Amino acid sequence: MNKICTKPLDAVIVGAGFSGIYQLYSLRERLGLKAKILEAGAGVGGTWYWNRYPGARCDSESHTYCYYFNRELLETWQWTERYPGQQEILRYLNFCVETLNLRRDIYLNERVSDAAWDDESQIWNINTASRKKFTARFLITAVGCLSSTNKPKIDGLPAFSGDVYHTGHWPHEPVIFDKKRVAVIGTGSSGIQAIPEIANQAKKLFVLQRTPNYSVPARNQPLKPQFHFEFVKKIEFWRAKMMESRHGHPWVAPDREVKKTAKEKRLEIMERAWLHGGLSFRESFSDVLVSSESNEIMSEFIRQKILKIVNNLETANKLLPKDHPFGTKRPPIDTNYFETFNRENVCLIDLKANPITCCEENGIRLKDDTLIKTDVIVFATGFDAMTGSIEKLNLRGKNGLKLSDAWNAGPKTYLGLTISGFPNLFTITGPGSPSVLTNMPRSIEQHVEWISNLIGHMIQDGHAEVEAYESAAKKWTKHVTDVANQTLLPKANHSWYLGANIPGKPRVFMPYANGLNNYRKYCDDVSRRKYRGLVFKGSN
Ligand code: NA7
Repeated sequence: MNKICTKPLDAVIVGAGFSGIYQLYSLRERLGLKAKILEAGAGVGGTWYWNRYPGARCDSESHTYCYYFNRELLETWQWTERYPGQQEILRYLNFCVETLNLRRDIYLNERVSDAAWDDESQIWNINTASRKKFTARFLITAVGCLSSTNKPKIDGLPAFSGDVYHTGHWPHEPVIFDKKRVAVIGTGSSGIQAIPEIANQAKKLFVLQRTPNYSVPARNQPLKPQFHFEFVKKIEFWRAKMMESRHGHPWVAPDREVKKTAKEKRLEIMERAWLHGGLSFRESFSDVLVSSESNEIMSEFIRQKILKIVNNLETANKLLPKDHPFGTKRPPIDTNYFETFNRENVCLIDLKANPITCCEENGIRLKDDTLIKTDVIVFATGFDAMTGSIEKLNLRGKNGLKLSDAWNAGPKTYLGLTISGFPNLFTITGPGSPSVLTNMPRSIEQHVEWISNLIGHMIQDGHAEVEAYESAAKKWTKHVTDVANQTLLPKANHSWYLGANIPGKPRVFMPYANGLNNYRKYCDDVSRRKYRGLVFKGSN
């Protein structure tokens, strides 16, 4: 018989990453609610618990990729590198859980298998894979945008006798590539980070590339202890910078257009930004994501860099990204990615010219009949982004409505945070929110605070139920599409922003591209106007 584990809770939060940890703290410490996190992993960390492939590192700078809601956390934790590595982020999140005393309310190894809204009792019934049952008034998904892995179906893969890994679901034991032949499939951010690291260890590395990608040097470096002392003195400065920006990073693109800047001058600006490294390269002009002409100038600048870095002209040409404008797919930042193709032990395979036909016992067979003999296959093939991990929760709303049916033509949300037909459900960094277009902790803090304020409002006014009006969700979803269409963002083929990397997934541009600063104002306006677009029902 199934075990009913707890008395009814005020809230169940799914996932113990950045979002879930802060949501738990916020509900427990600010509103005094009884809340628990259900986490599928054996530890906290979310995305950073699973993505532990060699070279896994954040592309936001350390002092910005952390919680800002608590001064003690900011003052105590000292980052060691310009960009935090996966292990350091995991240590940081464990430190936060300990400092905030949250561990007792986090249930690990509990994967939510399904959850259904009960119209009569106005609660969520939540089941886990280990056959435990929970009931809660509010259900909050904190499952991350990039958690449901995409592993393409390749004929014959089960017959392959070597080891198979996915970057998004990496083993916890060390993986040794020493003296091995390794094939990496995929050259998105994960592949671009893992390839130089694996090349350092493997006897032979085959990089199987479908679409060449832009990448900008990260210029990672150790941080001196002095950095932390200076940072602490300027916490409010950094906070303000991030709040005013579109991406939640501490820089705002200056008001200058690439195409209207004299050639010499714009080259000088791009060279300086390239040397500085990181995502701010994209922000060195204001029109990179809106003007095709300007974007092409910047794209060509990167192509010229690739041609200079990679010694073999044939290889360099294969690496040149031409099928999408720079920045329309999430732009990777790297450490020695293009340089890696100058190594003797690295071989680039162009899958567009010569696609994979199948796997065999000893490797991967290509269309021209070449067999890539390999001991290991690493899939760096990304995720069913933004909707995959929410849909895997098998949610059923009012009258048994399945989320997969409500979203069969693409995700429909109000503000990315609520779904019509699914009362008392909140989706942190859900589709329709700025999420993946931003520095995540900044979006997450805004979401958690908005959700907590709404729950606080319901408690104060005695509302039992809240739900988005269908019309509000429709209008918001159209607005998300309209805003994206004013940019170049929907122009990338296979982009996971569009769901286009997953066969059969509806092509809908999912993140909100109007900037976190504008989104925040919109959400504040909604709450100021007595939560316009939401309907409250029932009394407690
Ligand atoms: P991405 O960015 O989705 O990259 C996946 C890569 O895998 C990309 O190069 C794809 O090529 C390639 N891919 C996907 N399916 C296939 C098949 N069937 N055959 C060959 N190649 C394939 O995922 P990442 O994990 O690198 O990054 C995701 C985010 O994580 C990233 O943006 C950061 O935010 C962190 P394609 O371009 O589709 O032709």
